[in-house]
Amino acid sequence: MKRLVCVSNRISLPRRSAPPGGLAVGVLAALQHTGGLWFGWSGETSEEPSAEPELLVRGNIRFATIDLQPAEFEAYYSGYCNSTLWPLFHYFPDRFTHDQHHYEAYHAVNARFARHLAKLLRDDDAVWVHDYQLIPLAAYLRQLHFQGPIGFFLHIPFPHLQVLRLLPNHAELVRDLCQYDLVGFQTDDDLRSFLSCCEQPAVRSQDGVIEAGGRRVRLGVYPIGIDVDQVRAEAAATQAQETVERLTASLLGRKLIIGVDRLDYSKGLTERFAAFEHFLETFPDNKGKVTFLQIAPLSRGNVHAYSEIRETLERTAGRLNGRFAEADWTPIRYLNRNCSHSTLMSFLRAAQVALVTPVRDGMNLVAKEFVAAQNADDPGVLILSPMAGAARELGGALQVNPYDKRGMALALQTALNMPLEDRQQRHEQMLAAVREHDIHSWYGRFVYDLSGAVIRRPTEARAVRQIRNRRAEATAGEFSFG
Ligand code: ADQ
Repeated sequence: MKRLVCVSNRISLPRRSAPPGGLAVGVLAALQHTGGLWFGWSGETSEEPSAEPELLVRGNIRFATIDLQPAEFEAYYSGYCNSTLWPLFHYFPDRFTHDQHHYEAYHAVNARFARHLAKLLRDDDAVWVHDYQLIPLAAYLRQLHFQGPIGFFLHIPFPHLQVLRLLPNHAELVRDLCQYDLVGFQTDDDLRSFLSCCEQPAVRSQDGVIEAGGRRVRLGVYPIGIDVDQVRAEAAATQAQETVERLTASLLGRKLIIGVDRLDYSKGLTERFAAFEHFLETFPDNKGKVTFLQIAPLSRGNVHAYSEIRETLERTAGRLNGRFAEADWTPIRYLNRNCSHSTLMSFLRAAQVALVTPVRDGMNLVAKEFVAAQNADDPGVLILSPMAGAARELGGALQVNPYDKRGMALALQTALNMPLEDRQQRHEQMLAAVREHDIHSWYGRFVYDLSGAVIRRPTEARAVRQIRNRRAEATAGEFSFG
């Protein structure tokens, strides 16, 4: 039996309200089903480096966290992760900065993560590392003689060599990735981009293995998904909640267009606001008849690019409302607030149209959540950017380039007037796709490829448990992992 050990920059501790983000939801889902250890940064900074990780046990998950020092937070997290890797991996070379001191801090924090983690590891562990903040972790764990399988999953896009090579240390980054046994990407495009960056034109054998940096590394595509039944249940159950009823009542029968994104320049929010303005100019009959609700919780506020986009959006929303609003109608409702996941799912269900138009996105779970949350008898329409990983699966969406203001305005007009039958057909296709690549398939396939362990889907696990109960056998756990 292997134990699953997940490592991510920041972990979602049960005693704190989790920050919105797809990564935390995915890791938690995997660990809830397999049990195991989750190691990462506590989200806190302290002057003294943590002597030992802080441990917390909840159910079958052990959480182990360390604090970052304020200077590390600045150089490693705000610096290298969010001002170097994030913009570059999302194809924003003009927003990218490089500072050797930040790069050294990135390595120092990865080395410290490895030293703390190594003390908690057992020989039979399978280690699953998440995202761009921790690319060098495997190399440090190998130096500390950890022999077990180590896998890495990249939640964001991987850039083509033409972009990655703007980074002075790009070859080291690729070499560090080759220290893993398994490297997973959201889409085939990301995998191909990674191959473009390997020193020799790397050849991928039929089972997905390449020879790189003197090692055999398995590469794979694992599109992340959602827990479809949970989202559907949340969306339906919270409809009667006061917040949701207040939203619906306040619309006074107007159609609702919704956007839900972390406030990030990669999510295409300025382009989206401009497109909405163009829509009201081009199709003025919609004035007073539609409301656009954009929920955008703040993130990374201490990075300049993020405070800049926040100001731009506030200005644009204010200007647009000033230009079009009537005494009894506000075209854009713009919120920077977090809300509970279930309330959010009900908001998605209440909307006739969702605008998911990032200029670049690894996957985008909101697109999948919108599909799952809809009422299949009268579903809404998804407008989706082809630059989101989710576009590979969601052929039933109206796909539109987020930079194309005219195309976006036309897509909105089409979506708001789409006949029921057409909406149902599109929704049916998308719901099937969202079910096929759901959260259980994501972690189940990755863990299997990493360690050969089979994780049964929850429904199967329930069936097995019922049989076991009938046989009056003691059940050690829901999942066989090993
Ligand atoms: P994110 O960039 O965070 O994730 P996304 O995939 O859309 O983007 O996930 C966001 C999650 O946070 C969704 O589950 C959403 O419901 C939730 N959320 C958003 N706003 C919220 C709010 N106001 N209150 C509560 N919850 C909120 C990164 C990558 C993506 C990739 C995911 C998962 O950037 O491309 O899809 O990881 O791999």
